[in-house]
This record gives sequence, C-alpha cells and structure tokens, in this order.
Amino acid sequence: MHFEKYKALLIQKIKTQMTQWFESNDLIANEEVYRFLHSIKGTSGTIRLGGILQITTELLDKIEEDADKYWGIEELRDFLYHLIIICDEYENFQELEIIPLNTREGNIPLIQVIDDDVSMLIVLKDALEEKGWMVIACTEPEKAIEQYFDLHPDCIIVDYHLKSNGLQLLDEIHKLKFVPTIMTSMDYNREIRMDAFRNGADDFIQKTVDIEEFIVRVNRQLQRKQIFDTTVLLDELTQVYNRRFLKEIFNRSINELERSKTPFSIALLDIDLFKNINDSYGHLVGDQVLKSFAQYLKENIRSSDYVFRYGGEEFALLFADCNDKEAVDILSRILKDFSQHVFNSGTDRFQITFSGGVFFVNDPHVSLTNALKSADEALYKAKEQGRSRVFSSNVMVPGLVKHILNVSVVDDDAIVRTMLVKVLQSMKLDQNTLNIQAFEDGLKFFQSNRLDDSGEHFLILDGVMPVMDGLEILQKVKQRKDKDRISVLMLTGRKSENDIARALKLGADDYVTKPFSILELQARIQRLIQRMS
Ligand code: GH3
Ligand code: MG
Repeated sequence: MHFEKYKALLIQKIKTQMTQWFESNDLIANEEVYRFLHSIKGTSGTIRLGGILQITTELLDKIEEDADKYWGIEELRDFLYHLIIICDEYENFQELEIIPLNTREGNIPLIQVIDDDVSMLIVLKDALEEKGWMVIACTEPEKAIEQYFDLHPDCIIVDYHLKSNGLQLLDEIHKLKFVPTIMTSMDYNREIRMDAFRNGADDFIQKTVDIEEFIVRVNRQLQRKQIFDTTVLLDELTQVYNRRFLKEIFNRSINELERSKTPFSIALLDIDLFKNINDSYGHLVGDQVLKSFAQYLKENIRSSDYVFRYGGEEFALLFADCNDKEAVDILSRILKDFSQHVFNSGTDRFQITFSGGVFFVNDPHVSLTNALKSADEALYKAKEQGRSRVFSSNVMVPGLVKHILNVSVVDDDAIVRTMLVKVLQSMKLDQNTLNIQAFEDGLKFFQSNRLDDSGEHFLILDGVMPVMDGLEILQKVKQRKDKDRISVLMLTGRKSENDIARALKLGADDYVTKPFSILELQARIQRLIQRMS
C-alpha cells in the first residue's frame, strides 16, 4: 500500500494545528498538547513516518497526560521545534533527492555568478550549491562589482554577453587581484575566446554547459585559489602582509612574550566612509587609496613593527615591545599626518581619515582571536564616537561593545517564521549580537519602523505573501537613502524564475529557493552575516 496521500494529510494536520496554536494569543492546555501528540504518534507509526513517530514518542515521554499545566506560545514552540523541522523537511523533500552536504564547517568557497540570462543563472547556482559551495548570483553589473568588493569571492563566473559587456566587468574586477575567473558564452569563436583570455579570464566555457564538466573546471579554479591563498604572504593590491601571515607573526610575538617578557600591541584600523570614495570616484580610485594608505603605514612605523591587510579596507598592525598607550600615540600621529594628504581624481580633490582600536598583549595566554576582538571593540567605539580617532580597548570594560545586527524575518507562514527565528537564535557569531524579529507581512514590517533601529539590517523576505509581498518590500527598501546598510535574502519558489529575475534586478543580495533545507539555509545565513560584518 502507498501511504503518500496519508503522509501528506498527516503533515498538513500537524501544520494546521501548530499554526493555530502559534497564531492564537491564548495559553494552551497541556491536555490538548498531549492528545495531539498522542494522535500523531499513532498515525505516523501506521503510515511509516518513522522520524515523526520517533519525535512524538520522545516528546510524549517528556510530558504527563494529566499535568495541570498551560503552555505559553514561546515555550510550546521550543518544545515542538523538532517536530516543526521534520514536518518541513518531509513536506519539501519527498520528491527531492537528499544531497549530502559537503563539509560545511571551515572555509566554504564562495563563487560569484554574473549572468543576465536568469534561467542559466539558476541552473548554474543550483549545480554549484549541490556541491556544497556558496553562490552569490547576480544579473546586474553594478551590483556585481559592489558584491565583489564586499564579499571577496574565491571564483567568478561571468557571461561574455552580459549587458554592458562582460569583458569590461572582468577588466574592472580583475585589476591587481588574484581571483580565478571563468567566462561563459553562447559563442565559441576564436576571436571571443582570445578576447576573454586577453582580459584575464582563466577559463572559457561554452554554453550550453555540460554541468559535470563545468563543476570539475570550477573545482580546479578553486583549488588554484586555495594554493595561492596558503602560499602567498603578501596582499597583492597593497603589498603589505596578508591576514594569514598575521597568525604567524602573532604566534612569534607570543613566544617572545613568554621567553623574554616583551609585550606587544595589536591594532585594527578601518578607513572612514570608504564606501563613499568608491561610490564617488570608482573602485579603481578606491584601490589607489588603499595602496597609498598601506604604503604610508609601512613608511611610518619602526622596522620591528608589521602592517597587514586584514580585510577590504581594514588593516592590522603589530607593534613590538610597545604598550597600548604608546601605540595609540603613534597611530594618532599617523592619523593626523595622513588625513592632511590630498588625493586627486580628475578635478576632484579629497582627503581621508581612519579609525583605530588597539589592544595591549601582555599575557601569553591571549589568543589572536581574542586580541583582535578586543581591538575591534575599541575600533567600533571609535567609529561610534565620530570616527577619525584611535582608542585602546584596555581602558574599556571588555565585552561591553558588541556589533548589533538587526535580522528581520518577513513570512506569512507561521511555521517557516518559527523555524527561521529558531535557526537564527541558535547561531553563534563571533562579533555580532543578533537582534531578531519576525513579521507576518510587509505592512506590519514597515508599520513597526523596524528599519529605524540603528546599525546594519539583514532581511529575510518571503517572495509570496498575501499582504505586500517580498518583492514590494525589497523595492521599497532599495528606494531608501540608507539602502546600503540593508542586505536582503529572498525566499522564492523553485519555479518562479520571473520572481528571481525581479528580485535580483531590484537589488536582492541573495536568494534561496523554497523548499530549502534548514541546515543549508543556516549555513548560508551564517556565512552572509559573517561576511557582512
Ligand atoms: P565606516 O566609516 O563605518 O567604516 O564606513 P565605510 O564606508 O568605510 O564602511 P563599509 O563597511 O560600509 O564599506 C567598506 C567598503 O569598502 C565596501 C567595499 O565595497 C569596499 N571595499 C572592500 N574591499 C575593497 C577593495 O579591495 N577595493 C575597493 N576599491 N573597495 C573595497
Ligand atoms: Mg570603513
């Protein structure tokens, strides 16, 4: 006998009951919960829904039938969490092959796909994600450039015929940086291929794409990138040490501290309002500023000190045999002098400043992560108090400053909302505290004035909702002046190619197709949020 129909009915029944509970404002009698679980247990055993049987059995063991208790909604949600998850997975994955996730921990490669043929984009993104890689997809060249500089992908796949020219884009993002680039094209003639290679493409793949071969070729490029990352110690653009070498030097300094009791200080510097430079004068000018800044730092420190490029426009410094007060003094002097330097772009002239945070290491048990975290807290404080200043974290109470990231979930499905909030709550992020809120629809979201909360915002929007759907919200959000501090992840239906196309055109930062696996989504959110900060 086939149980498919009954399985679907049972899952529907579970979802309906849970939705009804979660949307009511009343307390729920224990007896009601007990009876519900009992009935689910009976049916699920019969129709061979083993996972649900197991979960309901475990839940029933935890509550007593005649306990005189009432459940609050939050408490009940927590209690039924595993049941919610498993229903969702059953419902969404009955026809899908379950793909084993590749190692999700550690450094998952990030691939940027840029193609204005949305059907192709979807196919490539799906294929790459099946491999366990993270993909950031994009149809608009301007957005692509922005994402490239924000997210530093490990491989770029760009279409030759991209409107306004894929080659130009390649050229722009390729200057001075090592990131493997694959160009795709419908045409495969010699001229086009040569054009692509001349402009820096590392590989050229003809459409229609043979997916299996495509994956192998992408993998090869990712391996090259990994070898590059692990063998090179200098940052290509700025010619100061890279982040990897910071670990090495930090360890050496710790050894030195243990051996000869010589303490040291570590600093994090971040250029102020650097985005404005890119926006006003273009990324090439931005790159020039980074180079000048790095060069200036190198020239103004002692030969026993080190400069590292820590991230996009962030630099780390290690001052040997130096306490935090001395380091703050040195950096404040550098800041004063450097901010007087006038940059030129065409006829425009501009000056820049930076903010900094310092941490004094005089205990050999301090880890690099914690030292950086403390320096970052001071940096954050310097930004908060008006930028263009350098603080020491040693004089602050540690752990007080945390970046707050506002995450909003807007979805009309109570189950999905519950799940997402749970997933977000369970995430462990180094530098961020998440301020999570869920909304039933776009109207409620805007009425709450949620976007007035200070700090960065990350929105997870359901594409289809009865009252103001995700696309409308996205459109409104992207019209705001402060749109740059808001990132959007769109949840769309697997078949709604038009919605995906519109979402990307409107400036969504990423999309995930429903049905999605919770683990997969968790990894993606974690990665996006971590990269955002
Ligand atoms: P704040 O004072 O708060 O630090 O403001 P900000 O604008 O400097 O900070 P934000 O983090 O908003 O922007 C940093 C920008 O730096 C965003 C990113 O596009 C740009 N960026 C990162 N890496 C590079 C790079 O290698 N070259 C160029 N040109 N820009 C980069
Ligand atoms: Mg900055």
